[in-house]
Amino acid sequence: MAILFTTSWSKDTGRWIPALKENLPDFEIVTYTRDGEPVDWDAIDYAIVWQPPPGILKQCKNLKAIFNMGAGVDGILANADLPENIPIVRLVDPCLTEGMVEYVVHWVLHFHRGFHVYRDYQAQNKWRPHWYPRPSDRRVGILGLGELGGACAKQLVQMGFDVAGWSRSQKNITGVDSFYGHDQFEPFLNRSQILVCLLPLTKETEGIIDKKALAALPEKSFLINAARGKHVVGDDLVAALDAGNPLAAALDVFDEEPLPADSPIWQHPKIIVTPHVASLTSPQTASAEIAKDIYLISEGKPPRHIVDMSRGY
Ligand code: NDP
Ligand code: OXD
Repeated sequence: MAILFTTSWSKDTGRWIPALKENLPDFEIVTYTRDGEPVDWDAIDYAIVWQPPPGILKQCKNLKAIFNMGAGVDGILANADLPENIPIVRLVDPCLTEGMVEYVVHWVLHFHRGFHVYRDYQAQNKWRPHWYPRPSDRRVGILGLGELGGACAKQLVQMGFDVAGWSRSQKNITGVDSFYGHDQFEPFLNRSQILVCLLPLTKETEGIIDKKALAALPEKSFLINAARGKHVVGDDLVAALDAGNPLAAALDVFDEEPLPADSPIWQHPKIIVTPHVASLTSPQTASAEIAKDIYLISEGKPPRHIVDMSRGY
């Protein structure tokens, strides 16, 4: 029994292989690289991939499932040679969720307490304390109330923030106002002083944070985007920041990654850049999750978290 493993530069092969071997000791792990050893494609039962090179998955005629090494599947679904009728399983991992909660809470607190202002003051040797509201008077809005958005919402509620979320279907999360569907998008934006994006990137969500959406935010708002760069129309965001609302943005993801060295985003005084690290996949915990699904399939059961191809997430 064999598993094909292939990843782009951004994931750490050296840490994945031992973790996979530990969790799936009965399997041979075959690492594909363009100039590596030839692969016996017919022997491959499962593929564990991140941005696989086009064409290779179609060669595996006996594939039972494809595991995406991250939560977002926009990359793999854009692969033109994806085999049909093979389940694609996305990563849902407590460690990934934990990392995202930390990232979102960090920036919510940063903006809530006005630390972005003190950064500027320090550069001017200025000592000027600011008042800040109680968390219950700060309205946070989370776009996407799935695995990650839902966990962030729950944590922020626990910290006393006034939290709402927007999703495709209605949610029932204690303390979280559920907005859903197209008609409730604008009312949701109208109340979101700190807007957090944790949507999957699909045809429906691409460019969703555009000029119109930004104009619907209340005064003195903030944006945190930890989902995908293409959710935000970059020029619209820069124009809105330059015009004064949102006051600032924390961006972890970009249209083009790595963010090009000559991008004006790097130097924008109201944008904080992190290099797609809101939450990093841990090879240890992710391998354990993937192994659980592989053993479910061996028992004739479906894996968890199969991507719904019609919805694109
Ligand atoms: P889920 O699939 O669990 O949740 C997605 C949420 O978005 C759901 O609540 C879903 O609604 C909602 N949604 C999807 N499409 C629409 C739509 N058209 N209108 C309204 N709501 C919609 O995803 P995760 O929470 O696991 O991950 C979210 C994203 O986070 C990933 O796709 C990835 O892009 C990003 N990510 C970023 C990382 C980073 O380091 N920056 C790390 C990991 C993930 P419903 O519940 O009704 O279906
Ligand atoms: C992602 C991930 O989808 O790293 O960005 O999981």
